[in-house]
Amino acid sequence: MTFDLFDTLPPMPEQFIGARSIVLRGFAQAEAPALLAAIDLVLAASPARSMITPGGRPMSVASASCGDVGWVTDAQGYRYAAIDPLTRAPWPPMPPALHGLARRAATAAGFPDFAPDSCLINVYAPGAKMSLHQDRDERDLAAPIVSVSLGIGATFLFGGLRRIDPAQRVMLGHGDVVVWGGDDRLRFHGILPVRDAVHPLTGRRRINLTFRRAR
Ligand code: MD3
Ligand code: FE
Repeated sequence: MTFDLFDTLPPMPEQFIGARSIVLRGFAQAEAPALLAAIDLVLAASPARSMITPGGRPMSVASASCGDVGWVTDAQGYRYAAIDPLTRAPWPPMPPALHGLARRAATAAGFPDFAPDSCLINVYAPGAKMSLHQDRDERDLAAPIVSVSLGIGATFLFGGLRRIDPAQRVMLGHGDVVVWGGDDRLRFHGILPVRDAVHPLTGRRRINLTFRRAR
């Protein structure tokens, strides 16, 4: 008789938080050490830095990108750029381990053709937050966004299509992956100030990856 561990485990819990937004709990947990090793190499070449909003305030999150283009903000506004303004060189290429995970997660969520050309890496120290906003700098709003949470946890705010719409709170922990698509793509969202904690793989940091089709 064969004994297959995976026959005995419940299917991966998935939770819809919008019609086309799915939380895949722990989807990236097993590969997290490999992802973090790849992220370290990217950040060694293009360090995470606090970028300046068009309003002139530094973001509390430190960010960098990999892939063909990276998301940047400065006095000129928000945009995707092929050159890292800090290093004045192209962003590091997207590591295959990251690209592969994003494609598998998108496929699991019903978006089998996702071809991300950019991955934004957001590094949160305790106290860092991201205010309620929409992501609308991408050319193809039909493509989903895949986000991967690593390290210490955070509370994600998921609002509606208008800034004043009520927001639901979703806890995101290490290895959780969320796929956002369809009509949910333009919903307001943010991250509450991250509470101090220590994670064995990241220390006192939360790292979020967002994979996008930007161009
Ligand atoms: C829902 N980052 O980088 S990821 C961002 O945890 C951003 O760093 C947060 O919002 C973070 O723009 C949240 C989840 C996320 C990302 C993009 C979305 C949710 C989204 C776009 C549309 C709707
Ligand atoms: Fe966002």
